[in-house]
Amino acid sequence: MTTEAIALRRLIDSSSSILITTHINPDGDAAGSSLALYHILCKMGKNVLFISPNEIPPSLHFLPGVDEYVPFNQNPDTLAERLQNTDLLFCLDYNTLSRTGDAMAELLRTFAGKKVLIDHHQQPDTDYAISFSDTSYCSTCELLFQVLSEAYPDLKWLTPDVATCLYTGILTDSGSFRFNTVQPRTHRAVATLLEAGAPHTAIHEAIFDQNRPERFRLMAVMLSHMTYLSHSVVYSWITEKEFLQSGADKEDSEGFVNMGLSIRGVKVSALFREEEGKVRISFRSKGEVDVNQYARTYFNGGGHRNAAGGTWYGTIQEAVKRFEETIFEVVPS
Ligand SMILES: [Mn+2]
Repeated sequence: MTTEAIALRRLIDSSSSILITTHINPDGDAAGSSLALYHILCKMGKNVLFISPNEIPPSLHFLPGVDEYVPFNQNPDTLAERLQNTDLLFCLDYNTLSRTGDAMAELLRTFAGKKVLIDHHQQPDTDYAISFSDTSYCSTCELLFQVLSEAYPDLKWLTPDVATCLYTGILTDSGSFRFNTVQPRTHRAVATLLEAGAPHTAIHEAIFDQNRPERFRLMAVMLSHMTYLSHSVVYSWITEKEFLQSGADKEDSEGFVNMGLSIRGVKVSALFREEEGKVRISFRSKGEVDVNQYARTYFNGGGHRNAAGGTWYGTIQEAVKRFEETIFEVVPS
């Protein structure tokens, strides 16, 4: 067992009131890791609460325990009260408190107790009692599985519910086991999760076979705008008006940016979405092309090497122009 895992076990043993938090707009990895830990700590008899900055999306409502979390945006007072008597704060799947949103981050910054980070994003904050931060993991769920396996090697905590939550995060954050962050150990972890009762076929169906017709209406718009900057760079955009007309919601556009990347020869795909006077941009890349650094440099964003996001404070046309002028600095034309 690593010293950090021993330290974590001691910290959990000596804590009775534990709070779990994750990033805003929780995805499969954020919700999966938080709910998995929630189940485990509940079973240990801890007084545990999971507060998410906002709602877990309907596509993840199959996750066991999803009815028991508190969305901060609907109940801001719960967090303020809870922080008064929290022994231990878990920060899962985010690298800096601002990823919980302005209001929630402000409250979390007032917490003077012990914090534990479990995360796989770059450049994490450093003020944690224990920090499990490793960008070589495809998902926080896989890292959490590794940490727990070291801290509690008997695996008695690995119930079917926990296995379902962890499998979901690994599946979604690894692009169905295809990203280069997937390693042999990922599949070993998944094998253990299947042995523990993760219903993988049902999880795949629950995640991938839930499209609404509005998604395809919006997809048609996105495809009609698809533009090739070169044989290796493609982008598209969706205006706020088009978005509203399609009847789609935010979730419906998930994965659109990956479609560009599935075109033969394409190394970078970008999607520009107009949203409340700003432009949200998603970047995806293949191989060595680093869109994390690119998004940081030009679009007030960041993320991972092959998957990053950013924000442009202006019009879509300006954002696209900026993209056209700069993208060939990171991708060979
Ligand atoms: Mn993640």
